[in-house]
Amino acid sequence: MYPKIIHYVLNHSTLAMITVLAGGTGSIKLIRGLASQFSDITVVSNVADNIWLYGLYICPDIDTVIYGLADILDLRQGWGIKNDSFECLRQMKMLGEQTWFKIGDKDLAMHLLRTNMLRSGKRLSYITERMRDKYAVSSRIIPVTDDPVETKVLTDRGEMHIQEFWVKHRAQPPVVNIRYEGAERARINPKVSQAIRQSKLIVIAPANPISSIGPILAIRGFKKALVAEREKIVAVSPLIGNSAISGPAVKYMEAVRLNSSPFGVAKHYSEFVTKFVISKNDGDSSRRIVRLGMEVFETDILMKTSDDENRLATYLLTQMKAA
Ligand code: FO1
Repeated sequence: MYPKIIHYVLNHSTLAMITVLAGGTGSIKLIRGLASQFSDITVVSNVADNIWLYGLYICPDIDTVIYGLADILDLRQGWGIKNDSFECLRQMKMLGEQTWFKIGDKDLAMHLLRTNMLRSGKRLSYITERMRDKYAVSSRIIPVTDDPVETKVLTDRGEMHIQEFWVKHRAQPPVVNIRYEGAERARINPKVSQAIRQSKLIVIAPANPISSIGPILAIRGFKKALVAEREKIVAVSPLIGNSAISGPAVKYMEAVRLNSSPFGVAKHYSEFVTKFVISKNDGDSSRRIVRLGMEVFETDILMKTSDDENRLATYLLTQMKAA
């Protein structure tokens, strides 16, 4: 792996630092592709999926990125640690606890350590830095804020935390609205602001625009910071045609009355994105996106294998340097 990184540091020397705005399962593939070819990466992580459960603070998006870059992610599920066991969860169930959110025994170590550190007064960004160090991950991973932000989904059964909606209720209840509790009060992590200013390239991962990127954009001052750097921002579509590559993006987009298509995502980002990557199968929407003032790039954006991840990452690195 290291010779490859050195190779790209030399060949992509004009790209000093790449910042990726990311969620979890939809983002890690591109992050892994970029990190295998480029050494100087900062991942800005969504925190609004975080949840207090079983007395523990669980940060799914941060953990997916750490496990993905440490090469221990359960790739089949897209979250958790591969070959994990669930003995603790089984025991909790036996003791009458609700166990709809599945914490593996190895994964549990992360939540225990993080919760202990939080209880001793450490900030989430400090803890994330310690944990990525323990897992020997070289890319920086910064929670967008150290303040609490939670995505709340309003359904016909009432309002619930996004994990309750997605995992406990299996995304079944019709969605009426989505809001980001705490986003208005939350302060952007200063290191995130610095990364946005100093990066040569900012990539918006092919993540859910409402539940992964939405809470990041909702933090006071974040959009303004992006608008100032719009010339260096590229987004990769999380949709091919009218379908999400993974997860409930379409359901959430419809709930907030956003056109669920690559064009809809492009329009949603048009204030601060100048380059938009779509599937080569969506060439017919290219002209409409260009009319939003964006440069459009068409390629194969589906990432099923690590070769796909590397191919899309290489495409981005070469195209954006040339653009
Ligand atoms: N997703 C599920 O569908 N079911 C689960 O039981 C579950 C547990 C879980 C535990 C730790 C973790 O880091 C993620 C977990 N996820 C689970 C994934 C998570 O709900 C979402 O996919 C992310 O929040 C979306 O980015």
